[in-house]
Amino acid sequence: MKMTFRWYGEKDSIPLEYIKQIQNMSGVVTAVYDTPVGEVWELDKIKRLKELCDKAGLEMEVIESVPVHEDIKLGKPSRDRLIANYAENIRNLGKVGVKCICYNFMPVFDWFRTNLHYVQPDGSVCLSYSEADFNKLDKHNLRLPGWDESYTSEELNGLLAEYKSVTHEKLFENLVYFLNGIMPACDETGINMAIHPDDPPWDIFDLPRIVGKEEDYDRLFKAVPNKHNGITFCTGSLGAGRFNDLPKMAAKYANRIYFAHLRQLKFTNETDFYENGHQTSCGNVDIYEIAKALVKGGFDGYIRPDHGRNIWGEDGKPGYGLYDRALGAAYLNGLFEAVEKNK
Ligand code: DNO
Repeated sequence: MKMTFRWYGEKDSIPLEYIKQIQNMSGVVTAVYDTPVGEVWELDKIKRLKELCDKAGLEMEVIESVPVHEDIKLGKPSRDRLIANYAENIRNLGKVGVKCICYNFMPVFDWFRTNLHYVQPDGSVCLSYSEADFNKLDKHNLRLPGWDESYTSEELNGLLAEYKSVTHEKLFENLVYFLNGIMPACDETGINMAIHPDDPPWDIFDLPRIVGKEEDYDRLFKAVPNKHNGITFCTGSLGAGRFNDLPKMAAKYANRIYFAHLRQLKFTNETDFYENGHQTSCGNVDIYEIAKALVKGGFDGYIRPDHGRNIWGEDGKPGYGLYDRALGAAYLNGLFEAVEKNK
């Protein structure tokens, strides 16, 4: 495996030099953030990121994300132009040595938590989810933590209305159409696509969601068998669904998992959870068994410590502070070293 760290580009408050100082860090996972979704990223912008990484001694082999335009998910006529743009992005990223692209196919919201500042008894701060808080949201005038500024109310209501006619089957067909459109660019460049699971892995706000459980992956690989059609195995997203057996899924799809987001969840009742330190004993996600299943299955992809807490007084981007993710990386490094040596 290759250990990586998410870096939000030049605007990230965490300098690349600090990331490099974390032991065993091979590279960063990043993206061009200032180009509207659906447009082609300027090659110069991609090269600039690559140069910064090179200078810091870090690889840039994973992009998270190249976002998929809503028209593609909706299956609108404009999708062909947008898919062609996406393929061009893949080809451009291939030019600078990118090997893996993380993306998702979630309508409108690509993650959701009810609280971004849940304070634990030890003073650490993390993201959390509460069913009661979710039920309290005004569904006709949605204001969501972390999403408040992404859409105006009209835009959001317009988009939600457009999805009314999109069934799960239709959304799946649109995903297959998209993948078939970009697979030639993946074949040419060798880039692996790694779909991120739905977070959380069930429908929210009446929007269909199709990548959250074992059957969904079976169906996906059957429809698009190309080896470049792969997975981002996100334990925090899949683990929020208590119906998912994560070690089993990790074992089953190890050779389709190109990227793993390892994150810990601690449930406080059947539905509610908060995100915790990465170690297995800190929550309900069996990171140890998952690591074992991945290694045993021949996993040879990238991993990154996903969502950490804010600790030691750090006031970082929710889930993406430096300290706890660095501790997570150290834990995961040790875990993988042991598991690999005992294979
Ligand atoms: C949140 C992330 C997601 C993820 C996208 C991938 O912390 O896991 O925003 O980057 O869903 O496309």
